[in-house]
Amino acid sequence: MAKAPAARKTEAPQSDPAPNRAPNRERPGEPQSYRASKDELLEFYKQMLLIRRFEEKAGQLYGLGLIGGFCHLYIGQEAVAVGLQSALSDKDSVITGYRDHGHMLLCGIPPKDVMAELTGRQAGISKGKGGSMHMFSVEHKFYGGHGIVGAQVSLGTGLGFAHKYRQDGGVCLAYFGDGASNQGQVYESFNMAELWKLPVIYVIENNQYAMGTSVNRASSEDQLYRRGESFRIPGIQVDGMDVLASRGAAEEALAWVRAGKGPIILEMKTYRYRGHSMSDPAKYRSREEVQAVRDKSDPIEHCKKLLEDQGVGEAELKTIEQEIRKIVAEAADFAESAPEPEPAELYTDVLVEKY
Ligand SMILES: Cc1ncc(C[n+]2csc(CCOP(=O)(O)OP(=O)(O)O)c2C)c(N)n1
Repeated sequence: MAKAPAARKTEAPQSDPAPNRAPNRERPGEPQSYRASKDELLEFYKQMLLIRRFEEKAGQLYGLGLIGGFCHLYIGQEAVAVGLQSALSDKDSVITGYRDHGHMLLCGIPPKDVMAELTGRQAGISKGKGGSMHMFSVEHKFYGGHGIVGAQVSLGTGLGFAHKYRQDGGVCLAYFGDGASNQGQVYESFNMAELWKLPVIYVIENNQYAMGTSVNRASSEDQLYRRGESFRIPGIQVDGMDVLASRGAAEEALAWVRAGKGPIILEMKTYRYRGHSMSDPAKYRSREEVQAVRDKSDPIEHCKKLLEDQGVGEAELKTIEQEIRKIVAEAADFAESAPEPEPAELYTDVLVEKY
């Protein structure tokens, strides 16, 4: 008969007499809320309002059948991209998923070019052949617009590699969602990015939901800023509903990456007001929940209050609103009246050669 294994002697764990709670490696500093001048704050307000009104108009055009296919709106999340991208230089690159209209506007792509892409016109930024999810402009250092969840993280890591290889001093801002943060390729990318100290800022736009699953239901570690820990990538959690907090975090992240310390993660806590895409029954959350966020944390209302505190009056705010509405209306008119691509365009921009 086989002998029962002898009970293993266990030693009592030694308690550390003086636990050292200091981090075992360098960490970025705690970001400070950005001290914006009045002009900067006005600019942030205008940019957020432009994105909001643009997206509302896109929603209307979709309802009228002028936009086909998928369309994901950025309403509620404006402070993230505005705060972060306001800190970029023209050497830096941006890549994101399919919820991309706002990021593009902030890269300097004219609203009418983005809207015309949504309506599938030749004058669109991707010649009307990409639509909402597949816009691209190398000229504006905007590298898409990607429909495969998480794919932009690997591509963004490649952009970081290119910045380093070319020594052009640029940094890649690679955005992805809380849902995407559970994709495998994200972690392969993290490993390489840290190993090679690539200049990438990974921005997790945690808007609390993937298509319809809340982050807490889908993620064993729902504090997403910690997701880089096992790769030695530091992370910072940021109030993504506050444009000044976003900008402050961008300053800290850019200082870290530009100093050659490798990638960094910013988890931006935010919220999307509208459905995941245009056909979302939204059974996974209540109207009251959405309304409560709108009432308490709206990024544009928050910025408006800061402006009022700085003495910006109602008349000036009204003028800004009118200016923005005009830009958006012109973009929509253009997008409705511009010609569609010629049928021959079906055969252009398609890879047919061997490579
Ligand atoms: C690889 C892959 N899996 C699944 C999908 C379907 N899908 C499209 S969007 C989405 C949710 C992603 O959520 P998140 O990353 O949080 O981004 P958000 O939509 O909230 O901006 C899913 C699962 C897809 N497009 N690609």
